[in-house]
Amino acid sequence: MIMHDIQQMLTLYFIAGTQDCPNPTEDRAKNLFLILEQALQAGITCFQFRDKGNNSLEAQPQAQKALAIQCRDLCHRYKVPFIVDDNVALAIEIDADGVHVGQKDISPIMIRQMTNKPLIIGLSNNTLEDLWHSEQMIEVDYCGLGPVFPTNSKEKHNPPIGLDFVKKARDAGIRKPIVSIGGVKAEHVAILKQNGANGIAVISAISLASNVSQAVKALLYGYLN
Ligand code: TZP
Ligand code: MG
Repeated sequence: MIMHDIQQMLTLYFIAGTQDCPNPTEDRAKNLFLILEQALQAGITCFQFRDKGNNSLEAQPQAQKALAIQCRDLCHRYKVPFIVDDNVALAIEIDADGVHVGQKDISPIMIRQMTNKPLIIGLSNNTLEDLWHSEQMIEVDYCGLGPVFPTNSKEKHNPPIGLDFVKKARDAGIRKPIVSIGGVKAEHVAILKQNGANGIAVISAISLASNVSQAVKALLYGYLN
């Protein structure tokens, strides 16, 4: 088990599943693995396996688990934490570093009761009320906050909150580590960071990039602007 610095880990958090990786071949599992490898080489600081919905391996749990294990091993080769979205049983079974859940999923309190392993727990937030609730839950290690912009990567997403909302949250007294998500591109990184985000989480800015390595570097350089 690697000890993780949560704030550092949130710097550039890549999320993907097979549904997000239509290129470069017909084999989406292979595409995800190739994209993840390039993204790790280029410097992503965390990866979340979020395989769900149309074009995912959701209906093939064995194949999904096998791919999750491959991604876990790849992340660990680069000493990057591997997080599983939603599926707490899978996260525990394959010894993931953490799990990420939404407001309507199993609660972080329940997750801690399911395992003694030091799982990193992330929780999605869309409103100040969500954030206050997360702030008070000792089980929550970091908060996802978004969507910043409308996005095609998540079906039926919550209303977009804009670039300034994270500042509002900090001004209101939210202290937990925050990762901004939803339609984020390289040009938004500096402002989100100035506004108080510890990092940014992206799907399409990396998974659909024609050059993954360049895309990752542009997102990382966004911090230096
Ligand atoms: N949660 C809120 S927005 C989102 C998730 C998983 C999708 C982010 O994807 P993209 O392509 O970076 O907008
Ligand atoms: Mg969920």
